[in-house]
Amino acid sequence: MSIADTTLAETEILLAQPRGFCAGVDRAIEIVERAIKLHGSPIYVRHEIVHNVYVVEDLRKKGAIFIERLEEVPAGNTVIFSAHGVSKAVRSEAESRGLRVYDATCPLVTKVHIEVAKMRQDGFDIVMIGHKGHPEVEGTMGQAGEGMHLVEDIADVQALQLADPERIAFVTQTTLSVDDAAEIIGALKAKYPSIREPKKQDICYATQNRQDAVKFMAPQCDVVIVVGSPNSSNSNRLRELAEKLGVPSYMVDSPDQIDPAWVEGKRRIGVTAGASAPEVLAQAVIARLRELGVRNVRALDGIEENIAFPLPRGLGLPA
Ligand code: 10D
Ligand code: SF4
Repeated sequence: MSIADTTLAETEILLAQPRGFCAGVDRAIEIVERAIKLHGSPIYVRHEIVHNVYVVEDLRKKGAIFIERLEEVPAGNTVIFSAHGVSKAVRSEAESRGLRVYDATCPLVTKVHIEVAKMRQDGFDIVMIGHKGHPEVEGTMGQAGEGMHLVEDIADVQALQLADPERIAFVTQTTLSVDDAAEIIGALKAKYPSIREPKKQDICYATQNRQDAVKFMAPQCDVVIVVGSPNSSNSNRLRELAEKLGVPSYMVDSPDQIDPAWVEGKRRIGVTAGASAPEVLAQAVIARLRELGVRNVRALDGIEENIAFPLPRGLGLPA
């Protein structure tokens, strides 16, 4: 018997439900794979299709080339917009260059783009709650030439100076912390009582469900491991949430990043995965914890998601 066996034999892994891929990520990856099959490689993808190192590397091996600026796409080629969406300016640049475009923007991000366009048409200024520099925020802010105001926190709300407080609305990034967003929305409503809000909240079902699952799991755990890449907003929010619930929490891209000291002497280890992290990585994390001596794994109860989004025209037939 190894030393690890004696220390972790009684330890249990709790697996969050739901975890991992959401419908928007499934669809975005499928779009890249089908485009490569249909047109051959290379296929250019503007920005990481989703924020996950493993997914991006896998698609690179299959023939995808990831770029940040459309000018990197040679004339006559195909480009795919990432699941996070793009601004109107990027869309028109692709059009004016005559590139073949497949749009992998998640339909739930597109829903926010449509809200922005409609409210700008109605003459509203729009406050977006989101993280500065994130591609989804750039894409959504870029649905209108002017009248967009980004706030990241309550201090930003306090600093806002808007010309007509009677004609303002707000939208949010889809992957925010549900609780932090509620506080910021509270501050907005206190300052601008007639602010118009989205009919259905912009934080998506997958973000909500994964955060709810961590709220259920973390209080039962001594440590939480989140599978996700450092630039993944929704994965970071899961780690932060577990930490806010008082549980030491770590985010890993792969099982080799697990420090055995994190789990030493712990009775229950919670495992979850961000919306862009594949199940194969969650299983690899479990396998690594088993190697360290953990014997028991228990999948927690939680919502079963059965949402799927249709593929864009031209890629929808069986590949
Ligand atoms: O950073 P993030 O959470 O927005 O994106 P990630 O690619 O990690 O997950 C999928 C979420 C998307 C595309 C935003 F809706
Ligand atoms: Fe779409 Fe939500 Fe997934 Fe983002 S996290 S891709 S908005 S389903």
